[in-house]
Amino acid sequence: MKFSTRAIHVGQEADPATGATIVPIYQTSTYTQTAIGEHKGFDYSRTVNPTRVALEKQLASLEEARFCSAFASGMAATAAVLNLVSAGEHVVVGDDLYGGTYRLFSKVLERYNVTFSYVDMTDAENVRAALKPETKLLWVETPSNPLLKLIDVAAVAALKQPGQLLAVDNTFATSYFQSPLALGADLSVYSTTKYLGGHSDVVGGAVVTDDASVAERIKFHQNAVGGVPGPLDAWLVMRGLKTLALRMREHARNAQAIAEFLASRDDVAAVYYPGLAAHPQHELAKRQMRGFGGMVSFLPRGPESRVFEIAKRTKLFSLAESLGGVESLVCHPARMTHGSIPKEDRERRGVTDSLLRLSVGIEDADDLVADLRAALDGSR
Ligand code: P1T
Repeated sequence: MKFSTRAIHVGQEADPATGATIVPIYQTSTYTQTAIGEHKGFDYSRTVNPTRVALEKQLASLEEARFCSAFASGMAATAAVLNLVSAGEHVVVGDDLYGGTYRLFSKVLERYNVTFSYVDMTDAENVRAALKPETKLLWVETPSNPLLKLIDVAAVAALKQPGQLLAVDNTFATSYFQSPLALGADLSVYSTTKYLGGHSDVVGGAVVTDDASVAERIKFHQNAVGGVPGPLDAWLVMRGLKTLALRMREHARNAQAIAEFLASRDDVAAVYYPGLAAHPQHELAKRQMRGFGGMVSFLPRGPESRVFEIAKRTKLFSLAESLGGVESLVCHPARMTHGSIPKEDRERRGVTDSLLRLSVGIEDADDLVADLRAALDGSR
């Protein structure tokens, strides 16, 4: 089955108890057992819940993988992957990444004596140079948040030594546009809050893998630590996934139009979008991705106050954190999503106070361009 068919059918069989066509929201914490040790495979909802299982099957199928564990947030999913790393071990990380991921690594995991090297992974040589005998995990975010840098997953996978794992945060591209496992990654990680849920009404996360022993450890962590999504949240992500293919095509089409519009303006100093021929890794994007996604960042020319003015003036682009919903959002990474990265580090990595990030929704592209044009013109 092709992607769209799997998104609608895998894990979505009619309910065995009632015939309900749509997977029910099994809003239960526990299950009545017929005798001690005798039950239908469900004993307690932290461990297993039928609605969550349906979502996990659907998500795994979108990468043609066998295993998925769903979590209460993207950060809970990330923490589950980092639990594969023990005290004294080392992680190589791309230097452009979601601020919350950086916060988890630097403020939580470093206290457990896990060490991190942040390198510009756009050059695989930097990855090779950062590997140590104690390196356990390579953490890749591609395209990265918020600078839309691309990392060559196959090239990084080729550097991996036995025993090392490669995890890709596939939140921006989604499984519709990019297949990290097929490119050589061991784990694919998602904030399902974003495109997979798709309607800005749920927080969730997931880890997908085809490695049985890795999957077992992630599942163990899911149950032992308990950062699981509730049945309603699992159901909302499941419903979102059924239209992922349609939505991603529109997100990408609109984002391309907006990136081209921004690139055509002389009051915009830089536009970051992998679908632009001028993007330094456009060729890699064409090779590694099936579409360029819905995220666009840009640097308006002028004083920092202009950035505030633009963010205030847009009407269709709401000023908000998060991304991947049907509605367009604008965000100021320095003060919002990446505020947890110390200013000096942040600026060194290119996330300056003048950067704006757009999550391009699936409204009409002409309306979105007109909204941005009015905000840019009005803020000059
Ligand atoms: O918010 P949560 O579901 O916990 O997901 C965390 C996360 C993980 N990975 C990436 C690439 C992300 O962008 C995020 C969350 N990002 C935002 C909230 C944001 O506005 O960038």
